[in-house]
Amino acid sequence: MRFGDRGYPNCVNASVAKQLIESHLVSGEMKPGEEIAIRVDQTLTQDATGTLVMQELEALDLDRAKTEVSVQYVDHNLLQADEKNAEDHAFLRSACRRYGLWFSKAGNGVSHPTHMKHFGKPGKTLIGSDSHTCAGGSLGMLAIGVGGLEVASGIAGEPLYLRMPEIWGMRLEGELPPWVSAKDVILEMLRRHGVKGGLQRIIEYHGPGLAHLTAMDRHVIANMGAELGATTSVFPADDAVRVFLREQDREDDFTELVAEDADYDISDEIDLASLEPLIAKPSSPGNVVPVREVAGTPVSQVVIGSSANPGLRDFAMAAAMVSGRQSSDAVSFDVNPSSREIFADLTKMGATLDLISAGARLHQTGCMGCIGMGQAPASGTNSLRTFPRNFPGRSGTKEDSVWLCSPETAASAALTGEITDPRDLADKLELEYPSLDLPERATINLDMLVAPLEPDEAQREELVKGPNISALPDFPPLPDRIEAPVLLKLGDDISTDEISPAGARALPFRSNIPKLSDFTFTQVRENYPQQAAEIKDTTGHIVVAGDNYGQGSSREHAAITPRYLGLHAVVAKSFARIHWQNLANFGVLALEFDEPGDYDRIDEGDTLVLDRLRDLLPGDRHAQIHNATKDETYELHHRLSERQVEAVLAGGRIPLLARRPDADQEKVDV
Ligand code: MIC
Repeated sequence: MRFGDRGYPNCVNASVAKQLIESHLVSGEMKPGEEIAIRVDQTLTQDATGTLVMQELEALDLDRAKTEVSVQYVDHNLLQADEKNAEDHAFLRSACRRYGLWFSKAGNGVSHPTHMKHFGKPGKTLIGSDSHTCAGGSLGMLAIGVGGLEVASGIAGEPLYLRMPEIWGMRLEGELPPWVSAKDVILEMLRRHGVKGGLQRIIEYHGPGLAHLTAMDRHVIANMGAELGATTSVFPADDAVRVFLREQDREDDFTELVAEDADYDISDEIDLASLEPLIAKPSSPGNVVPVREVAGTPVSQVVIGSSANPGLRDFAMAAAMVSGRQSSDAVSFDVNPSSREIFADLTKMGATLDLISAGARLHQTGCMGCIGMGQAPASGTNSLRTFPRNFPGRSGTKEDSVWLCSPETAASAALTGEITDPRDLADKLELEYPSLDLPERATINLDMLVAPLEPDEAQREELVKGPNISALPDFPPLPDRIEAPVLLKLGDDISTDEISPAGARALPFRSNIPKLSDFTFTQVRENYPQQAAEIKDTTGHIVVAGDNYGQGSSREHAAITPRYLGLHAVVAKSFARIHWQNLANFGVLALEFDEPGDYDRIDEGDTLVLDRLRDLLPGDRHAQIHNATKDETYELHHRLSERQVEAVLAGGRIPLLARRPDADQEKVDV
């Protein structure tokens, strides 16, 4: 049955994305650019962002989750070099028990594929405090990565507010040739459109080529839609989704959700048969070239895993390619199984033995090196990874050189010690493209997925907070006048990894804002935290940036820690969606140049003045900024809704949410 048959009149012949939005629309009009609000069915959080979400639930004084399903995963901060990560895990477990959330224990699996296996349902909405939540689009869900505060609000029963995106129909024709796989499809999208190509868009895949892509292949493609800046990616819920749910013993959760002759705001096409192995060069997922163009480049590390290539097929493919062979002695060949169940299936198939016999280093299930939690490569050497992103320094090594590719390309390099097109390796070794014999029924083991407590019991639970878990900072309202220096002038595409770094040193402080702030911007300016702290209580400061400021991860820490160090405003050519929302949530003014050329007129150290902010903001989308050093004035605008303006003026949304008139009511009606 389609949604149009269920009484949503505008859903007939609409794209899958519009059917999903209309069936969850709470307010607003589905016109591109307008603010809409949608009902939230499911949420996911992971440990690196989830500690803050749980602290936010506490600040909201939530009694119990109001969503259909909310799951907290522990998959990022897995190394336990000291007590901090383990204490965060204990805090998260206690918060799940207190607020009625599912808890996926450390080592159970990476959130996105695990959620897809156990909770994903066609036709539902899912928001997650992780930019790769969009992977859920593979099952015909509307799955959107957002900041932690949006997730906390969603858990508390609030709708998600977002600007209605354009729907970008991507027709897939043909079938992928041997040695080319789903990762090459999304790399082709990045090759064509770059890291800004999906901004303010939902990418909807359709067409005959879908018949040759499994639900897990679609996960690979949907996951890295985040790298294009897209709001999300959506696939129909068709037979491939039914097959996937049957493999997981959940066929009853299947609902068909398809679009026929849908109208798209933008239309485009990929002929799958024409694709070749591709690779993203350091240090942006948008730097994509054919593998043959860079063949022969020496490689010191190969890593297979992460939510970008999490399927059994991805590991089994690498295992089949290295079976009976040895990895190059120049290479550290690392494998991070994406879930315990996939690891079990891999083992039952004999593939684990193939991998370790070929010299693979098997790590625990989880994200691991993807966020720099271990697996840091040697400086200046090339690391090939099947991961989703390779922003500078994200691996934990400051001068890193990380490349992104498919499991086929990664396994080829593991064998040869240099970047190698898998088709050329196949010719040399007379290798057939492996035809994998995957089980019809996946291993299902729910023992490490702990169900929510009953309400009575939950109410008696206390939060378990180790000494590293700080209180959420209290930010004062926005001043009426800001006269502050430009402490940093940055270029285009600054990622949140450059604002609040990943890596095993910083991540244990994700639940401790004062400590984490010491790492802010250190990737671009070692002494930014000291410089900012010196003027925090006098003038505060401003950051000026180019296009797509804050691309990448959803970590709200990238808004909170600079705010903690006195950041009042960011003036940029443009912003990435999630970070822009996070800035508003934590009381930082995000302003855009009317004339991008004015960016060139400002220098680091200039004093900028923003006046009468309290009058200026509501309803008035224009602003001016005076450069007191150069005696020049620039025209700017903001795109904040009334709701966001209120939040920015108040010093962020937390004080507002805690004051909700219905906050007490919500406590009793659980
Ligand atoms: C990422 O891939 O960058 C992460 C790690 O999953 C982040 C979350 C985080 O910063 O913890 C994301 O994409 O949101």
